Amino acid sequence: MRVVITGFEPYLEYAENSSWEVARAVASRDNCGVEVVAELLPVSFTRVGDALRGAVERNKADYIILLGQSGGSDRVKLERIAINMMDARNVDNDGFLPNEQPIDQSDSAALFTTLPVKALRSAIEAKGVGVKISNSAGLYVCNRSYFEALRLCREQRVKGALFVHLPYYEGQSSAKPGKPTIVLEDMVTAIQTIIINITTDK
Ligand code: PCA
Repeated sequence: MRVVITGFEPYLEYAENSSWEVARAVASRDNCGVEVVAELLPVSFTRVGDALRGAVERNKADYIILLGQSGGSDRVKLERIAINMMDARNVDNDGFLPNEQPIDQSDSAALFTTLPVKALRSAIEAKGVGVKISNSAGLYVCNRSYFEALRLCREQRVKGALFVHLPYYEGQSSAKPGKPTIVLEDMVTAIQTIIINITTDK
């Protein structure tokens, strides 16, 4: 079994991105025999789709776990849905600012993960890590990448994909003051729990 775990590069005022710190930490651990490869994605609406496809092909991935930073959140969020729209208040790393435009006019309005988010939530809760299910990954680059991942599932290039939004980690110097943080190790535990669950169920 091979899992590609993606994290995002720095963007806006965030010199570190918790998603990449967690992705590379998980890939460096023993994950019960599952091969886990971390891949860095660009914070770019136009480039992220091809970057993800390339990472999946290069690694012959069975599953994709995508991580993104959701600054201000106090827990791990399992995203259920990707929406066919791009909109932003802030430019991406290419200086692009989409205004309510579809990712692909000819595709569905939304795509849903086929992975069991409720069972995964329970498994993470059982490890004592704060977690919830979210029904919107926003309309920024994270949502754009998730839409591509769920298309890869539909094309049966991978068996499943899940996007997980993460808070700032404790000690992250670019975290906004006064916002919640959680220890990096708890996020690593949550992601390892997802990996073990999805690869042993099937
Ligand atoms: N979070 C942003 C994009 C990159 C990241 O880590 C988002 O939630 O869309």
